[in-house]
Amino acid sequence: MATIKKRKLPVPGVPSSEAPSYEEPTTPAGPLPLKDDQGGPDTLTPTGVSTGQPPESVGQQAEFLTTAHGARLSDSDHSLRVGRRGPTLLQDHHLREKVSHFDHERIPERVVHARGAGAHGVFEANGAAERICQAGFLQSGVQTPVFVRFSTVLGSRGSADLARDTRGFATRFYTAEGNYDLIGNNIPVFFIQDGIKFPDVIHAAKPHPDREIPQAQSAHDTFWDFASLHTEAQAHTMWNMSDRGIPRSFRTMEGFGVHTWRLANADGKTSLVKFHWKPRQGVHSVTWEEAQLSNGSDPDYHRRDLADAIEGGAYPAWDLGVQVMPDTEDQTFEGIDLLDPTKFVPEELAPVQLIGTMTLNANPTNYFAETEQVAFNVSNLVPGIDVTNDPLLQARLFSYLDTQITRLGGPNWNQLPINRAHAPINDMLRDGFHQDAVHGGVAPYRPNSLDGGCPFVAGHDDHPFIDLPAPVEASIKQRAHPASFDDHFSQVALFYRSLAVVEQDHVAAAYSFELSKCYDQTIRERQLQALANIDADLCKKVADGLGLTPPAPTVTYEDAGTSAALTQIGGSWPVAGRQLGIVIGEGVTEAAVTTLQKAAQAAGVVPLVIGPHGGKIGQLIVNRTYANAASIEFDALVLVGELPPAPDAMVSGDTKAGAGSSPMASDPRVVKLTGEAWRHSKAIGAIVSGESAALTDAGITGDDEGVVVGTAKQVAPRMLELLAEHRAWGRFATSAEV
Ligand code: HDE
Repeated sequence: MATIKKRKLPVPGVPSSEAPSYEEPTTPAGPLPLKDDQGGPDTLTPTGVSTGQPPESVGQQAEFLTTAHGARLSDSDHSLRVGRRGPTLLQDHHLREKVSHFDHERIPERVVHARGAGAHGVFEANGAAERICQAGFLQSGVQTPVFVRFSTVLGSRGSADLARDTRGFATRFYTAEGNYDLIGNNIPVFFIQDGIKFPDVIHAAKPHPDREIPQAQSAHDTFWDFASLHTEAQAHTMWNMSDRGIPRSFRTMEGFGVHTWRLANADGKTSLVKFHWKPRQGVHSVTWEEAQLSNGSDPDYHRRDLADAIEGGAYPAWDLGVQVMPDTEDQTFEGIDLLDPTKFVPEELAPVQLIGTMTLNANPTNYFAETEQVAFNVSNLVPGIDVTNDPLLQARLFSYLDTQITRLGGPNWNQLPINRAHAPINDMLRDGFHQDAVHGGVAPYRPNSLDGGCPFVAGHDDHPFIDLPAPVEASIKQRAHPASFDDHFSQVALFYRSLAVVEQDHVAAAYSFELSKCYDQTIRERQLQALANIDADLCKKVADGLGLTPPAPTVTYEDAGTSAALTQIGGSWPVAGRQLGIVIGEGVTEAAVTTLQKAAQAAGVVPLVIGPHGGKIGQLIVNRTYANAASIEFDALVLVGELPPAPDAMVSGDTKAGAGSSPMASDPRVVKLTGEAWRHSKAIGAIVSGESAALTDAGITGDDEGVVVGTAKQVAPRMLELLAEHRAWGRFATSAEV
């Protein structure tokens, strides 16, 4: 990947590396350099040899417009016609090429995980995995380039980021021993125990086939029909209904490999492991109202957040960890069947041991070439990492390779630049659509003597991939699952009971919302039965919300306890990349704003000035206006001075503010912004001497939790402390207090 020059920008989001001229440029010049935050796939040949060329070498070249075969063109605005009024001539090769290529610009979107965002980075191993795994990239100090793609599961490519959904967390390690893909989710358990049911769960969760609604949501009948009938889905569904289903950012998500994997060390000794990504930014979510607001006002919320953070130099980082379990004959640990992907191993039973750190430090140069064309494959394994018999994983081993053939138009998708391995390739795979390699020789078969016997199979000392010799029990062929897969509830209850009360309330509200969106009463009742089997209190809250009577449980099982690692509340986290809204009016005291800006920037926080109009107020550049600012953009808000209605405010009927007819001392849009920040328990500051009218108009007092009133020097440091706690948690009223 290209070397990254770190650049400090006041506000990320700059569209190109040089500022545009007002007039259309007419002096021929080559393409602009890439932006400083951008990287691309390493420039390698299709067979894995580094070309040593910069990323620009695979982009557009030279200063003149050309055809696809390189002939320079003098006109691309007029089709070739008879006279000035036509008809247009079939011989217009440029028209045909331009329109025909455009006609074929789209490729099929992923059948799941269609909406995603990617970034480049580097993984550095700390050596702690050496004793359990021989993979070269896990040896102490080895640095490996990575490409990560985060995604939602259900929505189509253009859907909104803040759907209540599982998030994909797929990482490609370009190791010297070939590509290793760790394709996980932000939730450690899955909907189904057997991959043969994947089409069922996805058909149920995707929009109804008749009207093709709702988009990117599980709040509909077919989803809950499946989940309530198929109770093994309750584990994953519970995580989705919790705050984990609406992350604050891709940067604040955990990642999980979900399945159990088998590792082997240099002596061939094997262990069973679960992979975890632990975000250094902390695990944080948005509130449901923020999610809904953001889907309207900024559907690209997560995508923008990731790109902006990287552009602004707040590089997100995750520690990779493993829970290590002995490779026993029954592949069960502390009573948990490790081959059942609807179960996780609580961290109290097997601590997560950190084995390295990944830092994302470059945005893609081109979304299509990189984020869209990256083709992850569960079969991309390296020596020392192998699969287990988890029946979900086994089906994935078929699916990922298979799906790329349709999506990427043939069998040579491994040769696309973003998919090229950083290791020499000699695969004897030949021809096919879009063959990029130019293979010499006459003998793509083994054994041969005509090509000198090449390629040769690797001996033990050549460090080949090893299919780890795992015993297979003598058995009979059947379509059935083990009895240990029958428990669908104990761990779901464990998860729910491990949450703080405020988080449990969010879970209950999410179920009530989703089920209230179902048309059929039967489906609600059936899901309530599943909740009764999980937790009576939760079931009652949801039943109350739906106006139904909570049923009695129909199953009994051993209490699985709780796990402290599951709540998101508590602690203090790095604030780099967070956004601070600074609301100003005409005649603002500029020094106060500058103090806030400097304090924010020193902590890596992006300060965004929100003014009554665009342009400048005094010397201050306005980044957002009262009219276009949305509360979801800001992790914290500071109101500076008095903020009277701006000339364009419609005080008596502003639809954005929903203001009534009584005149307010403050602009209604500022009051709305502040009220939302309040409801979302975000830190709010006011720089005033005396009382802040905007706070008062929003129904807030200076003594409330997470509210700071004072001078800029007093407010600035306190805002950063509050930001680090993510929210003023005590502001949420909980059911425990009612
Ligand atoms: Fe996937 N999954 N999956 N999945 N999955 C795909 O592959 C599939 C599963 C996951 O950013 C597809 O290239 C089956 C579990 C992620 O490009 C497809 C089964 C987990 C991504 C596919 C599963 C995942 C995918 C669609 C059940 C978490 C996005 C496009 C056996 C451990 C990768 C593609 C990206 C993508 C099939 C279950 C995660 C169709 C059949 C469990 C993060 O091949």
